[in-house]
Amino acid sequence: MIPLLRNAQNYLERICVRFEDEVFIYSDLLSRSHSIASFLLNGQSHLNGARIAYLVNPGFDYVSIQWGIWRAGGIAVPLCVKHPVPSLSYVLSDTTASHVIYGADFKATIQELEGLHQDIPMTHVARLNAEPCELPELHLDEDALILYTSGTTGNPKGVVLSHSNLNAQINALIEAWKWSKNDTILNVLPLHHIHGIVNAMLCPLYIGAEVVFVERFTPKNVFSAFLSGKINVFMAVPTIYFKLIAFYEELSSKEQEGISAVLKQFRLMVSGSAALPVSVLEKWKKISSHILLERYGMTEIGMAISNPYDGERRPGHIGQALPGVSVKIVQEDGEEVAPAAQGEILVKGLNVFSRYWNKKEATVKGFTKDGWFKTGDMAVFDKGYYRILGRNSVDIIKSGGYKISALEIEEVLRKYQGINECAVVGIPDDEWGELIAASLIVEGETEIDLSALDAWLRTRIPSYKLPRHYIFQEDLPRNVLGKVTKNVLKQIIKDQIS
Ligand code: MLC
Ligand code: AMP
Repeated sequence: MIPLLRNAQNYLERICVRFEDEVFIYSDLLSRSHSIASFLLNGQSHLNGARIAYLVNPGFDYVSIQWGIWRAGGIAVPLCVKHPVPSLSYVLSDTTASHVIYGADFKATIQELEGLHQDIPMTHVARLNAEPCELPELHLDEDALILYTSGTTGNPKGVVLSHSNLNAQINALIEAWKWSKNDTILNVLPLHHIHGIVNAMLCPLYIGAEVVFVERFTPKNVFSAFLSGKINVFMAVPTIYFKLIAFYEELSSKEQEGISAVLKQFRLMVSGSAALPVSVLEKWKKISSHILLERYGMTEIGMAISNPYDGERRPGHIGQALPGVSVKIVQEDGEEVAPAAQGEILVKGLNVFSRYWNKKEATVKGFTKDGWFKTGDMAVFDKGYYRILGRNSVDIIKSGGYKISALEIEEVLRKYQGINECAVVGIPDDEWGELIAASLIVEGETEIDLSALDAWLRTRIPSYKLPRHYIFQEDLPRNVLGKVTKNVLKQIIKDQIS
């Protein structure tokens, strides 16, 4: 049995998940996931790594389905609840999913998916009932999860994480951030990414702590949950802290005092998935009396580098390597850089994934010959702390904490009638980290109606991948026409916006 499931037996009567007035204990989770595993097995002894996709909102069902898939020997493939049908369909085809489980809110989406994937059974979560049967023995070396991440190839790639990877990632954070069974975390993050799944859900469940979910992220929902007085841990991307600060600043001073008093009692507040602007760190410190703990991670490696829990949390820096994680910075030829020189972050350890799903070439490219994973992030090790400088590809954008491939958006844009060529870039933005912008070259005299283009794109790509600013080739300064690199384009659009 894997430690995560074994541990749960020790906390049977403790609360594992809370959603509004509904409260579930660990024994509920074990019995519900047993029933789901039995349903999925349907007489087989082991799912042997079959991919089971699920489209459900955060909550008890989500966790029970994830654990049910694992207990039956399947690989869990969480689908993004905000993705349009083509993005969901891509994941089902790419993983050759053998089953889809869905929640009540997704009937319409599922109907469309059923039309496209007639060979895949799709089951409503309420129908996942079966007499508990004997479950297979689960081993750490088995594959556990496939999470999709964007890269410098058009379509997102599936990152395969084993139970051993997850176990290493969880244990590093439990030790470094001093998780305890008395913690209660508010989790408002999407549950198809490592941040929401591992850091803010599996870590607390591993240790016997409580996870509180709310219907959806809004600053109001977050502050109401905080005011309940029970929550003492929070983790989010910088955009969420930015939005919380903006909301807080509009409140009356009495309401502000109430919130600040509650926040002061928290044990831990973490930021990650994108660079935390020092201005956000400072404003949040005034509001909460906490210096946010900034850490660095990636879908392929979980968390790798973190500011210390007890020592100095240095603004603008990401800290030191986590327990069990090896980190080095190398120059282009792969040699380690001189102290304090910049280069690419490489990572090694049990936390690091083994392969991209069905993408041998991309997997080989992702690692050095001696097994270090190449993150593509540039950094320096500066007076005892790593500091991120940027990415080595202009085609990777981080917006709202989501990793987005410029090439993927360009491919879709080129399919729109009247667009001959395009280039997509990320422009620095206080709220979103980066805002997506696109430069278009249109066919002849074509006039592009941007709201029609926006509506068209929304049916094809998730809303966080939508360009928020457009520039047309004829609007570019004459001296750069014809020799516009993406870096020049970024600067031009940035200047236009400001
Ligand atoms: C949404 N909107 C955006 C946008 N995303 N505008 C500009 N840029 C973006 N990226 C707009 C929408 O179009 C809409 O406007 C309005 O904002 C509200 O949309 P929403 O979808 O309801 O947004 P919201 O729920 O407020 O989402 C913001 C957010 C979300 C920050 C909560 O982006 C989020 O959950 N991000 C977390 C991503 C994450 O977990 N990443 C971790 C990856 S793992 P309109 O006008 O259209 O109505 C990883 C490794 C690691 O990175 O280290 O952790
Ligand atoms: P993802 O592929 O969505 O898991 O995103 C991983 C990427 O997020 C990393 O490669 C970094 O570029 C970025 N990232 C994560 N944490 C931080 C951080 N604290 N500061 C800067 N970038 C970060």
